[in-house]
Amino acid sequence: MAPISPTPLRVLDGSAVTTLEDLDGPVVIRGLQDEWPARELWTVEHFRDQYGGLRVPVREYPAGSEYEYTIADGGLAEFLEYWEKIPMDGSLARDRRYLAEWNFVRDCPELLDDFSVPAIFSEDWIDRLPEQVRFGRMWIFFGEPGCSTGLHCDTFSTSAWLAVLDGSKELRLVTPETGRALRADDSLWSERTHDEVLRKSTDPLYEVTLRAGDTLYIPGDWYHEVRNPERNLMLTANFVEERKLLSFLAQFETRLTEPLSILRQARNARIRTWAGGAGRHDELARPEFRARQLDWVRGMTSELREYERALLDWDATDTGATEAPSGAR
Ligand SMILES: O=C(O)CCC(=O)C(=O)O
Ligand SMILES: [Fe+2]
Repeated sequence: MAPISPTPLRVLDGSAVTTLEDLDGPVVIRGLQDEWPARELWTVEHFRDQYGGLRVPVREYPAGSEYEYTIADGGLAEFLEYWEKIPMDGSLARDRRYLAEWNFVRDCPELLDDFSVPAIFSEDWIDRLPEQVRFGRMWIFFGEPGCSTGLHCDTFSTSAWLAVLDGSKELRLVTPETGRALRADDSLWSERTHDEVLRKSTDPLYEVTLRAGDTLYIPGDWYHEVRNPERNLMLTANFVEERKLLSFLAQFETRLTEPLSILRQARNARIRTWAGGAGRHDELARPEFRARQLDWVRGMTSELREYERALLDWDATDTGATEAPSGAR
C-alpha cells in the first residue's frame, strides 16, 4: 500500500501564542529567536576559537547505520573540522559523526547570554526541584545528513522546544496514543510501520521541515523521529510543564528510588531467612529496636500515603472521566 500522507504541522507567529495551555499538540512557532545574539554569533569560527579545546560527546554512526551509534569523547575543534567538510549526500556507505546532546551549560555557561528562553517555555517545574536532583536539560546539536535520531519520546514526559538556528531538520511526530502502539524498531518513515501500526490509528502522522528561525514545540509523551537533510545547528531544551508534572514526578522518582528498591528487597529477603531460623536475631529481638525501625518506616512512607489518599479522594469525588481510555499499549 502507498505510505500514509503526513499532515503538515501548524505554524504560528510568536506574538499569537501567549500560553502553552492553548496548545494541545506540537506546533512550529516563528519569531521567537528574533532578538537572539546567537543567530549572528554562533558560527563555526566562534565555536572553534572560543571552545575548540573542549571535549564533547560525539555520536559515531558506523557505515550502513542510520540510527545506531556509539558515543565517544572528542575535541570540539576536531569535530567541527570534520563537520564542515562532510559531503552533503547523506551516504550511509561511510562512518559518520553527529555532535548531539552537547550539554554546553556545564562547559560554557556564558553561551546562555547569547539567547533567551522564550517566555512561553520558561515555566519549568525542574527549576523548583531541590538542587541535588536538578539536571541539565539544554543542548546544542550540530547535525548533518545521514545521521538520524530514531523514534522516541523524551524522558520523564518532559516537553521540548527545538530552535533551528542554521540549516534545516525534518521531523515526523505521532500522538502519545499512537506512540504507545509502536515497537522499538519502528520508524515513522518505514512502510512497514505505516501498514502495521499507523494505518490502524485514527490520529494523523505529522511532518515538519524546520528551517533557521523556526522553533518547534513538542508536548510531553509525543513520539518523534528526526532526520537531518543538510548541515544544521540547533539549540534545544526539555522542560516540565504543569500539565505533565505528576507523570514527570512518578517517572523521575522511580529512577531515583531504583537503587533503594533493590536495597529494600535485599533486606526483606534477609529478614525472611532470619524469621525462618526460629526468629533468633539480636537486633530484631529488641522491642525498642523494632519500634525505632517502625517509626522510621512510617516516616519514609508517610508522603506516599498522603499522595495515595489524594488519589483515592479524587477517585471518590470524580464526576466523570475527562479522557477516554486509550486501550493501546
Ligand atoms: O535532532 C535530533 O537529532 C534529536 C532531537 C530530539 O528529539 C531530542 O533531543 O530529544
Ligand atoms: Fe526528542
